[in-house]
Amino acid sequence: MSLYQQILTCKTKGVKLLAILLDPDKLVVENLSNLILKINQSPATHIFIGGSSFDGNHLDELIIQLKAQINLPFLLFPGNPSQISKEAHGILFLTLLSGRNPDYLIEHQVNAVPIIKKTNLEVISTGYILIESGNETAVERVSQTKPLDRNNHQYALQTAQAGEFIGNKLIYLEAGSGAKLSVPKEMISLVSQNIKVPLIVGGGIRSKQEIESAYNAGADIVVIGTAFENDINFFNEC
Ligand code: 1GP
Repeated sequence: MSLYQQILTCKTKGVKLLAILLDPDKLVVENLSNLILKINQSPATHIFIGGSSFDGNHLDELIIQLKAQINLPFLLFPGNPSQISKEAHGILFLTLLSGRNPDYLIEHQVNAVPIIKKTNLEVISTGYILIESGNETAVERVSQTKPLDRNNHQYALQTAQAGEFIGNKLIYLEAGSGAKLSVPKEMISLVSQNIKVPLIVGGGIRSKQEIESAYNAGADIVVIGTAFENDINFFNEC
């Protein structure tokens, strides 16, 4: 079964998924064994790997090392085509639907094709929607795009539905890594109730309660990056 089919099956059964986002720029190679132990003790179901400014250096070696000891699907979450590794299992093929920068709407995607064609990566078309979060996040800075108004839930829904019409297989509501405010629950709820594809929610989620409340609002996959980076014991209580 493909990774995407597995996600769809979980959605159908109401099984919620949890992705740990690893930014290779922030990993301390000497501490990998502890990190791996903590990931294996956590409720994570997926590993997302990527970052806004990582240059892709040693990505293959890093994934090989992690994959050997972590039995979870590794999905690339690339900020640009240099972050593509044949060693992952799949790639979130992102389109920054909230922005109007052609580089992140189509240019990077076109440039990524010859690299992806040399791999066996499962490509999962993902509509990526950046939502205002009370601070400027790296995605906003690097993509030079403005996030959507966090109070305009209807426009976020319209954007997600446009992604679905274009053919996106996943919709990702993103407050941005290290966001001060996570995606509003009312927005998650409106979007999840009005799209058919699975919904990923991430950015600024820092507690077990917030994970639960994103699930309750309708998120199918919640992404945790900073909270785990800052406290390797974050999942101990989950
Ligand atoms: C960022 O949604 C992810 O792309 C995770 O965000 O680092 O704030 O958890 P955090």
